[in-house]
Amino acid sequence: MEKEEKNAKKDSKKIKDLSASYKDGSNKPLTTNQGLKVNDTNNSLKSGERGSTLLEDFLLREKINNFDHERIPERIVHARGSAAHGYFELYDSIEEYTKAGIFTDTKRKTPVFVRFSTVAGSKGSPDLARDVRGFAVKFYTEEGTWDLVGNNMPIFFIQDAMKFPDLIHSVKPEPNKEIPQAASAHDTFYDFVSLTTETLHNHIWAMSDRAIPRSYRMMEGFGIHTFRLINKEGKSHFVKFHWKPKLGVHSVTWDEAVKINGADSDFHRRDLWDAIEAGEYPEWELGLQIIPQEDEHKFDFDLLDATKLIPEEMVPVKIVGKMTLNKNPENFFAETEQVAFLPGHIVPGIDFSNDPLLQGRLFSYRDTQLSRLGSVNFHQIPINRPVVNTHNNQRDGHMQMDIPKGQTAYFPNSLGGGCPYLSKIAEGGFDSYEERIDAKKIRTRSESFSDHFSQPALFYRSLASWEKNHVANAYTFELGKCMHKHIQQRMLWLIQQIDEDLAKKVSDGLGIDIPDDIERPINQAIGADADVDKHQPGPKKIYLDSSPALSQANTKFDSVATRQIAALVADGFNMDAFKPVKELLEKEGAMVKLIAPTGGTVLCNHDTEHEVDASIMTTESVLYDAVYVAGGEESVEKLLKNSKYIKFINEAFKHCKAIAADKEGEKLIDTSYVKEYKDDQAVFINKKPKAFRDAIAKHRNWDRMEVTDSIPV
Ligand code: HDD
Repeated sequence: MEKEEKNAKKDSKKIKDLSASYKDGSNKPLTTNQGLKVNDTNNSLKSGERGSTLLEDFLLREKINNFDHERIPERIVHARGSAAHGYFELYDSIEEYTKAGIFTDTKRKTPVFVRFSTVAGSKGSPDLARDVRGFAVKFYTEEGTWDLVGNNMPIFFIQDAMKFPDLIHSVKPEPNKEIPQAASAHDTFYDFVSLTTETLHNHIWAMSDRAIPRSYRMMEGFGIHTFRLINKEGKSHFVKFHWKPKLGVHSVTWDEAVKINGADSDFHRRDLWDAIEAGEYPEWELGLQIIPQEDEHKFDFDLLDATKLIPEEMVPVKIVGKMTLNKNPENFFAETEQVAFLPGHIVPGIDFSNDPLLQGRLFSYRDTQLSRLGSVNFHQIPINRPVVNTHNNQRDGHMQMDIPKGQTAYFPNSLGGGCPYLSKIAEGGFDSYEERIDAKKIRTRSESFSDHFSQPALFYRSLASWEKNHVANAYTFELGKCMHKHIQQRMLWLIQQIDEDLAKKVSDGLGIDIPDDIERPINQAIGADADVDKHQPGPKKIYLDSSPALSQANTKFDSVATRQIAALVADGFNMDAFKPVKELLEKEGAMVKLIAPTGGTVLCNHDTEHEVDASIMTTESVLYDAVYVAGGEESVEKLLKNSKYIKFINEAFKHCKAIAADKEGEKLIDTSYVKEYKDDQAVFINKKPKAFRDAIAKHRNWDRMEVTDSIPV
């Protein structure tokens, strides 16, 4: 895409709105907050050169005072995150289902701000924690702001918002010792999970590769809850929202994740930032699963139960539009930290369902912003303000930024001409869906929510064998970190209810037998007076053998765009063979990085200097998708002197990545474990660049997993 065209796209209505708040200090004098020009910001005002500091020093006080109050409370969950601006475009109107302008007007380019996050860790925790990822989208629509606050997994851990504090307290660091950080592998989490069987579905997803994505740009997103779409006639359809990444869904291995956290704990944050700066804009298509209102009870599970997904094979995902992220924030705090997402922000044409998890969220998010951002006026912060005008009689509060005019702040009024006036529904006024309700007021859980094993089992059955191995390893690792045997046993028994083979593998790994039975009640997520038997998880059902859409083996493998390729080079490397590889990969958007023994420049065999991207001392194999060892006698001799290159190749091999070498480069390969596996499908010695390219597009050679355990790196 031409640069000019790209820049034009960044000029959305929201970016124009935000630019009114941008502050640029270049070529400007330093001033106080009051605009007073300052001529010394290095020394405080003192009584003599060596005397005490004077209280009078308002410059010192303003500077220190501001600094003392720079921090705000981090988000109670999803504290660690990164965000970007972009836009959403609709392919075709779906007015038969909804009257929402964003879904009916194909000419619109709706600005969005999207924040990705981990859930459990603090603000400074590493990106590659095994965790669910938040996927929160703020649409600045012409009818007001719509927030779709989702995750990268299509289901949630619990069914009722009442359980959220328990879930989060169990996964967060344990309260007595504040350990572990950003990790679910500890006793309190598994104590809770094993006593709350509704968690098992989301939990098995968290044990899968979905919990360690290669990039935010390579994750799916889900609205999770069943929502409603409402058309002009007021007719309702149920809907589930899906984001499908154009680059496919890809993950790293657990061994890699652990090492990435050490090598670059900002790996996902940096990846998102760099891709956007490079003009490789991340894209997702938006898909809808639409369910006619009449079909509400047609499924083997309850549509209001957020621990269930609707398999795509049962209700296809209808692709309706595309989201592109094309601009990084100007300021992390002002935008990414202060953005406030509220599931309660909806627009006409979209409405809630009675999902009890969603209903509770409608309270929590507004409430949390008050302690996090400090004022009911958080909607006036530039990143949060809608692109349409707002007028109402809400007034005052901390940090009021608007100056409401006029004598009246109440409705109805005649002194203010009846303004701001009410809109008719036909003129865009919001109207809640009129649902008939005839029920007892009751504190309970519907029996239709009590199937806790069928969908985790469906998920596991749908995975490829390498994915299944990853899941088994993850359970074994996590439970291996639990100190209490009864918790490990309770989990083993529950895993057995999901899948016998899986339980066997985990039991073998732990060295603990699966108990014949466990002490009841296993599902304690019910009240003391409830009928315990009625609320035990129901028997496992098989309504679908497998759902291919759930496996990453069936994602897209067509592109090498944005893939990071490490080229191992030293002075004298063979540019003639390297050039076509580099050109082919870069033409398709891959990023080929020269990794040399030192920083600065490196000479090729034509004595031309090339900028080094990273010295071997500052980088690690786990930060790349593939490795190319350049040929050239002199170069390879130099590489052979540093054992880190051998480790680099061994790790790439262990992590199932594509490896290529040109002529003398084979000598370096021969010092690594790859020597034994030269016939591997993703190892290329003196082969055509195209074959290397295709292997990179395939992400990993997962078949190699059979031998990777024997690679001791
Ligand atoms: Fe939540 C933040 C996603 C259930 C209470 N949640 C938060 C964020 C995401 C989600 C992506 C970060 C938003 C951002 O980037 O600022 N949460 C979910 C999903 C859920 C879910 C997909 C289930 C389907 N959440 C949930 C429940 C509750 C909360 C049931 C409380 C009853 N969530 C919060 C919160 C947070 C939050 C405490 C912390 C920071 C914030 O809201 O703004 O209110």
